[in-house]
Formats: sequence, structure tokens, C-alpha cells
Amino acid sequence: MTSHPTLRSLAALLLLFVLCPVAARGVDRDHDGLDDDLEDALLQRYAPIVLLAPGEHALPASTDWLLARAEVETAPGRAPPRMMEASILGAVGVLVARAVPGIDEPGARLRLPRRAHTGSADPSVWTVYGHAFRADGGGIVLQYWFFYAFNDAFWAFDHEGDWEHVSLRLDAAGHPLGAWYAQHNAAAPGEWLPWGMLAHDGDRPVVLAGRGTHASYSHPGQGPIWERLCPVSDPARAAAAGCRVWHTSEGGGVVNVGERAAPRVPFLTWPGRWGTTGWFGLARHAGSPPGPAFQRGWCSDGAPGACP
Ligand SMILES: [Ca+2]
Ligand SMILES: [Ca+2]
Repeated sequence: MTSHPTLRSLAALLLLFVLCPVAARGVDRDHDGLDDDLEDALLQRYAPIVLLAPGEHALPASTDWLLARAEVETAPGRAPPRMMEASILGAVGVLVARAVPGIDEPGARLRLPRRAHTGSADPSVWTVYGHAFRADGGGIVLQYWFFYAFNDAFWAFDHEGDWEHVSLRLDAAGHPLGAWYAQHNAAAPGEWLPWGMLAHDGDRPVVLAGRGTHASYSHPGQGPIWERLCPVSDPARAAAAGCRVWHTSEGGGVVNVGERAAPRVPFLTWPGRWGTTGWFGLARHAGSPPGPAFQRGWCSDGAPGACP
């Protein structure tokens, strides 16, 4: 292991993490007590491989891709209601958005054109949002948040703005202990699978995304009967089985979002909803989910104060 320069430098970073307080080391822009270079290196090293189910029509996207196509609507009760180009949330940031009353509130929401429901046909756009933090009892949790424009499986349950995630737990030496796979209501953090039980390709966990629902599973038999998954969990055999293989370390890559108190991407602190339609296709204010930092699973299994 130590003959490879990348792994050698990662091992040195991990040793530093164990031996020294963060203030004595590198940069900690998100104020979570972890060296940011270590966060970034670990997020890249363990970036999952996602297998999209045969017939998947609701493809991944990136937040910038969606925000460039959407408008943001002020929270209800604001008179008059206002609409603005949503790209302000991603490119300029919420500090500017706060100048408009009702934009930076939990009741604000995105309005998407229907054509955006497909997500991006270009895999180079597909982006994963990483969140690294200190685990309760020692070690580190690496969360990977996948972003799809639309949950497109069962009409009554579909909604715009589909955030899904898996959480990998590392021990204090940086070795993977296992991962939680978030599925529907079991998402804080989800179903636990020890590392020896979950499908992985080297250091990379394999994630089978439910067709349209995008819930996360490790093996074809793990899902409920109504979930449609890639029939294999071996990435090398997935294409032949009709599944698209998303190497999340490539394309748009893994973007470390930082923490709410010190975000590394502007959209992170926006508390609004990532779409408009929810149950039965109706426009409801709670129909679409909020972003990762406002979901119950955001800091699951974190040490006290791990996610400032
Ligand atoms: Ca940090
Ligand atoms: Ca962090």
C-alpha cells in the first residue's frame, strides 16, 4: 500500500489527524475540526460507483445545472410573492439572496420547467456532494449526496428535487467499517451494512439506485419487491445487464460542501425546497425536500459539535 504515492500521502495525512490537533496542521475552512485536505482526499478515495437501473429516465444532475433552469419563489405570506432566477443561489450565494425578503426562508422553493425532470443526459455534469465530519466515538463519516431533478417512480409519491445519500464510516485509522444506505423513510442514516457485507470495488462502495426512486441499495436482493434495481452489483458486469455505471469520482466529481456555519458551496445554507410538486403531482409547499444540510440525516452518527 505504501508504495503508491497517493496512498502514501493519504496515510501521512491520516497519521497527522490522529496525532495532532487540527489547528496545528492545515486548513479547516469549514470549522469542523478536520483538515480539509484530509476530508477531500478521503471523499475522493471512497467515492462510490452508482449503478443506475435499466430504463432509468430520471437521470442525475448537478445543483448548478438545475439552478440555471429554475426560478426561486419567495416563501408564502410575502406580499407580493416574487420570483427570481435561481442561479443566484448557486453562483452568487444566499448572502445576496437575503436582500430579497422571503427568498432565504424554509418556505421558499424552486420552480422547475417540466423538461428539467429528465436530469442531465451528459454524464460529465453528474455531481456528488460530499460531507465529511468526525464520527461519534472516533473516526470519520463520509456522506455522499446524489442529486436528481425528479423522483419518477410512482405518480402518487413522485416529487421534484430528489436528494439521496449513503454514509461511509471510517475508523480512527481511516479504514472503512461499513456504510449506511438511505432508503425512503429510513434515511437518518439508513440501513447499516458492515464493509465485508456490502458490494465494493476496491475502496469504492457500489450503490444500486432504485429506478426513479433513486433509493440506495448494495445488492439486487436488498430492495423491497416494488423497487427496480440493477440486477448485478459488479460494475464490470453492469453495462451488459443494461445498467448505466456512474463513477462518481469522475464527471462532475465529488464536491466537498463543507458545513452550514462555513459552507464551501453557496447553495448549502439555502433552507428552501428543491422543487414544487409532491404527492399526487400537486403543488405543495412541503412536496419537495430541502437540501442535504436541512435533512434529518445530515449529521447522523456525528460526534457532538461535528457539524457546525
Ligand atoms: Ca474541515
Ligand atoms: Ca466537513
